[in-house]
Amino acid sequence: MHPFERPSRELTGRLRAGGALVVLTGAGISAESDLDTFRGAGGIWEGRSALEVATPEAFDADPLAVWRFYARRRKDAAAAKPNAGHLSLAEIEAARPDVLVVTQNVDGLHQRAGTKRWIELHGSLWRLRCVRCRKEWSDTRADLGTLPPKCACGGLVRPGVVWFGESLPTAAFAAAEEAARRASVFLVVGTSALVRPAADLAEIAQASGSWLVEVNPEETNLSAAADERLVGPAGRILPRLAEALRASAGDVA
Ligand code: BJW
Ligand code: ZN
Repeated sequence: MHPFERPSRELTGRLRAGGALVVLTGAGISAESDLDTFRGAGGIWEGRSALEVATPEAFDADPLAVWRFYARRRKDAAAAKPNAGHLSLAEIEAARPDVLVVTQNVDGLHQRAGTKRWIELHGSLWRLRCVRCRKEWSDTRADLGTLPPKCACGGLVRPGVVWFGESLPTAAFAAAEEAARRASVFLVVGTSALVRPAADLAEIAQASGSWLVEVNPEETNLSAAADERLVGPAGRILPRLAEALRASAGDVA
């Protein structure tokens, strides 16, 4: 399988025939919005790996340090704008039925780009949860004031995201798995595909007959198994996919 930059006939043909499209996204799709990836050069926070800070152990040991990291992420995400990658997915969804974005990202940029059908597998920066009374709520303020935030009950508040060793939201994962089984095309964009069970969705989809396409400038864990690789930044590749579908929609009309 040779890597290209343009979508194949198989890919556009399946979508043109009305097949369901499921898109699994990771931090790479937000890289062109200037948000750091985890495993890239920017994934360092105060000298530690972001992956080590984003853990229940780190939060138990030093909630304030972990909150400083998330306060910064909230500020960056609030200042960021959806890029051509996010916008192209929203455009594709607007033009055809049966598109679902399943994201590992917590930044909310798909929603801001106009994507209507989405699943957040790893929670959201904009959700907060009390560790004592378990109450959960939304808070989209860029600045949360004094850190760490406290609940009305006096309990410590944590970010509503999924850390290593924690379960993914059950209903959300079940819906993503069901969609993966039904997908005619399963597009994996900007993820190293190292984190499970999110990465397993690609294998589940392919085993159920999906055409597995990877969009990434680098090789990943998934590249060898992919049916097609579109090699380049999402902000360049996804507009080409949207354009190819626009062109094929014109053919049908
Ligand atoms: C571009 C680009 C451009 C750059 N365009 N692309 C051993 C074996 C198997 C499993 C396990 C194991 N040990 C532990 C586990 C389970 C663990 C796991 O998967 N570990 C592996 C790492 C080994 N998983 C879990 O713990 C999960 N829960 C779970 O399994 O529950 C059941 C359970 C319960 C109890 C005990 C055990 C199991 C939970 C995983 C939660 C992950 N959480 C994080 C933090 C979220 C909050 C936050 O954002 O702060 O999620 S970690 C981090 O990784 C984040 C991301 O969503 C996730 C994935 O990262 P992503 O998106 O792939 O980013 P990168 O940086 O890795 O990759 C970026 C990619 O973009 C690269 O490929 C670039 O090339 C590319 N790129 N520019 C396109 N312009
Ligand atoms: Zn509380």
